Parts: sequence; C-alpha cells; structure tokens
Amino acid sequence: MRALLTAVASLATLSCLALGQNNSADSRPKAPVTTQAAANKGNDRKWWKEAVVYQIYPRSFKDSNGDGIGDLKGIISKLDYLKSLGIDVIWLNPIYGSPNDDNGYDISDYQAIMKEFGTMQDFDELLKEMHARNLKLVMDLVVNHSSDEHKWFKESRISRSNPYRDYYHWWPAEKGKPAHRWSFFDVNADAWKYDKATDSYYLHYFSQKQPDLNWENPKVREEVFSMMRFWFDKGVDGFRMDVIPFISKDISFPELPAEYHGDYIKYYAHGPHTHEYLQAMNKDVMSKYDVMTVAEGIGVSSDESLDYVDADRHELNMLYHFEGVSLGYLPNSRKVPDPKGYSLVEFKKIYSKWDSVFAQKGWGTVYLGNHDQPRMTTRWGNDSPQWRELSSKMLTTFLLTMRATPYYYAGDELGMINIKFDRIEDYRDIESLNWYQLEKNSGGDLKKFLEAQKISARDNGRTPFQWDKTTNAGFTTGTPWLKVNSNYPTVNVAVEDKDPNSCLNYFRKIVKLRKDNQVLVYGKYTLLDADNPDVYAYTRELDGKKWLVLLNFHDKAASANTGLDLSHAKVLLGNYATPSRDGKLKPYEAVILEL
Ligand code: ISL
Ligand code: CA
Repeated sequence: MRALLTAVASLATLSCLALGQNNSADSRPKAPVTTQAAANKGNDRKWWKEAVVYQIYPRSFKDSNGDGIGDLKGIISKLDYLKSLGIDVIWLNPIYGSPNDDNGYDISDYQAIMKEFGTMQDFDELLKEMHARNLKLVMDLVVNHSSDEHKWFKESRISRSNPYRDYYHWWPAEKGKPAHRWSFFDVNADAWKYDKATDSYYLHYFSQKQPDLNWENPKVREEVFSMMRFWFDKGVDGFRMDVIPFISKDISFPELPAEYHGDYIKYYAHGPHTHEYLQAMNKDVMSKYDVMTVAEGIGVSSDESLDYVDADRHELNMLYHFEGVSLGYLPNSRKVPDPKGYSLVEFKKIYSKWDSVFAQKGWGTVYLGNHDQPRMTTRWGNDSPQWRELSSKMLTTFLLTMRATPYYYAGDELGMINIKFDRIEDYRDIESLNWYQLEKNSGGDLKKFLEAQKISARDNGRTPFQWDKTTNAGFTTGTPWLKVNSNYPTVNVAVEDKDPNSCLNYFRKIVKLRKDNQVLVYGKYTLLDADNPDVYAYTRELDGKKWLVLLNFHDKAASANTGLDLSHAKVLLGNYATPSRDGKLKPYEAVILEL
C-alpha cells in the first residue's frame, strides 16, 4: 500500500505534454534531409521551433455522422476554421484501430483507422486537405504498449513457444510472483496480470488491456520503425511519442532499486537502453524525413532532458515536461488540489528553469492544457464568469510568448472551462473510474475524491468542442459520448468569431504576433521581479528588439517592479481595452510592451 501511495504521489508530481510545428510550404513525400548533423546543429532555426502546435482530441472535436463521436470527416469539415487560427501544426491524439479501453491509447492495428473515426481514405483526404492549406499533421505514436486485442498479443498469449511470445513481457508462474510493478490504470494498481493459458504473468504499466511491448526484442523495434515509415511515407509531418521514456526495461525485473524510493514513474523512465533505441529510431527513420518529434517527457527531469533533445545526440527534437502541470497538487494524493492554490513564484521558477535548460542546445515546449489535463482556465486562471475571459487570455499570452514551441489545446482558444461532474456515472475516463474504485476499495472519502476530480480529472479537458449555440454545441446531432459543458450557448466559435474582443480573436491576434516577430520565438528570455507573488514579468530580446511581457495571475490589481524605464513603451497587445503602460496591472491583466 505504501508503495502504491508513493507511486500515486509521484504521478501527481509529474506533469504532462506538448509538440512543435512548421513552415515549409509543403509536400510529400519529403526529400531526405542532408545529414542530421548539418541539419540540426546547436541553436539553428527550424520550422518546428517557429510553429504553433494545436492539439485536437478527435473524439471530442466534431461528429459528422450523428453517432456522438468526433471523427475525421468532422475535422475535415472544420479545416477552414483551423486555418483561420493561424496555427501551423495539428497534433492528433491516436486515431488507429482500437477497442478504446483508453480512448485510442490501446492500439489493436497501427496501420488502420479506428472504425468510429472513419477510413484510411478519410485519413488520406484529411492529410491532403491539410497540406493544401499549409498545415502540418503530427500523429501520436503509442509504442510502449499495444492493445491486448492486437494480433501480436493474441498470438503471444497462446503458447510459450509462439513466435510472438517475446513481443511482450512474460513471467512464468513457476518462478513465483514477479517483483511488484505499479500500474497507472489497474484496480489493484498491479502491473502484472496472471494469464491462465500459459500460466504466466504479463506486464502492463497502464490498463490490463494495454500490455507493454518488449523493446529488447529487435523484431519489435523493426516492426515499430517500419510502421513509422509507413506513416511518414504517406506524408505525416511528425510524431508525439506517448510515454516514450518507458520503452526500455530491465527485463530481469528486480525488486525496485532502493534509489527510486517507491518512485515508479522515475524508475520506469530510467531503463537501460532508452537512448540507444531512440538513436536507432532516429537513424533508421526520422533522419530520412523532414519531420518533428516530441516526447511525452514523463519521469524526465530538467537535467536529463537534453539527453533526449540535444541535436548532437540524434534522438528527438522536443520533450514536454510534467513539472509545470504538477504544481499545486497535494503530495501523496490523486491529483488533489492544494486548498491554498499554487504559488506563482514556484510557477515562474519552474518555467524559467526549463527555459535555461535549452538556452544553448535543444529546444523547449510549453503547454498548460492537453487531453490528460483539466482546462487551463480552471486550473491556472479563474473560471468564474467575472474572470474567465480575462484570465484565459492572460494564460494564452503566457503560452505564446515563451521561448519554446507552444502546444495549445483545442477549446482553450474559446476559454472553455472544466465541466465539474458531480457524479462518477458521468465520467468516461479510465483514470477517474479506476481511481474511484481504488478509493472505494481502500475505504477512502469518495465525496472528497469527487470534489478533487472537479478540478483535476482528465474528462474536464475532453468534453465536446463548442461550435455554436445549437443542441450539443453543434458537436453532434446524436448523443455525445461525454456531456457538453452547459456554458456552450455563450462560449462557442459562432459567438466568439463575431466578437472582436473574444478569447478566440485574442488567440488569433497573438498567434499572428508570434508568427510575425521572431523575437517571441528565438529572443532571449529574462525573468524580472522573480519574488513578486502576483505578477509574472519577463523580457524577450533579439537583434536589438526588447519586448516586455507582464502577466497578473491574480484577481486583484498588482504592480510589476521591473526596474525598466517604461516611459517610451509601446503597447503591442493587451487583454484590456485600455492596457496598462506603467506596470500597474488590473486583475488578470496581460500586456506585451515594446521597449
Ligand atoms: O495524465 C497523467 C498524468 O497526470 C496520466 O494520467 C497519464 O496516463 C500519463 O501522463 C501518460 O499519458 C499518456 O499515456 C497514457 C494515456 O492514457 C494518456 O492519455 C497519454 O497521454 C497511456 O497510453
Ligand atoms: Ca462520428
């Protein structure tokens, strides 16, 4: 139990995600790049550094056929909207064949499209139409595990001598119970599942329907690499790599080494061959295409991140850390928010530290929302009617002005907020359902658990996208797979499109500002007034240009003490009609000044 609690704690201390983008006008298949060394030296400029990545959770974006589930045709029908945002890259969560135990993160066919989402023909059309609009497509690569319904696993479990046996991690029962491993999504939090057919246990870091692939087997690596080439040959522009730091395991499966002190996530991210496998992947696959890659940097600390993204190492381009999004949860809890809120001083420290990691080499990412996170406005801003729009625009300002590729989550441009379900029956996410069961089995306080989930549950970020004020926000004509937020009559694309001061139009403006001004991409970042508990202040500098970003994270007026002369400052963008020019900020005020 103690191990379980610490592991859950370490989960809470993680944070989650992000991706990058492009600017080459287009075209597939891509010409092989020269040499990786020439292409990727030091701090060179790259399309994916200059990109704004926009993440779509396909299940929740737009349903074209009334079955209540978003699909590829739905996305195709909204490409002009996506283009209108000014973004460059779209990252799609998994759209492959899947029985949907974990909404597509359990893949049964890596080279097919999920039935609910459409056909390969729809996919080809989507890619073609995106490229015609100069939008790049990044797919999700989920290769730490497959579905138990994948052909490989079905074969693997038949007999100990099956040719696919070593595609997964098996432990023969006659050797006794294997050393404990913790599982993210298991009602007993146990990552070993006994399988009668061969009297053996198999490993599943995630749900029982997500067995871990055995990367120590060269055949598995070759299968994955050839599958990646299949998608790159189609013209896909990159991969976001799901829990990629977990792929390599010590297959003797020893007791947890003492140095990890019950911190399974950290242990999982420190397998013996991770970097060797990523280098092989780069050499055999990525180096042959002009594509971008971003790791879900789960379990990776700031001082290890360059091992993944230093161009000289020929592994990946970017990584998204979990330190930022983990702030403000109570230790040893299932993402229970600290009643005192989070400390802005800590927040600034974390993002400034991560900026400094990539000051000379590699490249960073920044995000506040994704499909594993609650809505950013609820979690990091203020979702009350009075402050929703202002705080949401303030957070958008932060994301679009950092020296890192922004990964912006669909719906955040509208200022969407958490749905805050009262009942467990409304949840669909395996994580919440499983944790509820764990809580119940251990006699925990279910009411308290449900209160915490209103802030932190993943389903808050997965409710249907809000298009207009018609039934179900125009997402579906049927019954949506997850309830629609009741604020949809006012928070939606149709309404915001017409309002020059909406969150949506603010997002469009700031994306354009970033795209037009490389100072926001490559400019040096300097944190000012670090101890100010209310204001996040920083400058960005490039080629003689100096811009100042001031963000008030709280609902009271606050002043920034930057020590800079603001008398000639010019306002470039702000979230109030009359933006502050003197460093005295209104509640949740955001302003970008040219000095
Ligand atoms: O959100 C999380 C941490 O706050 C975890 O729930 C999450 O499982 C973890 O970050 C790993 O995430 C990725 O792999 C999972 C999948 O459920 C997530 O959606 C995915 O992003 C298993 O494939
Ligand atoms: Ca559908």
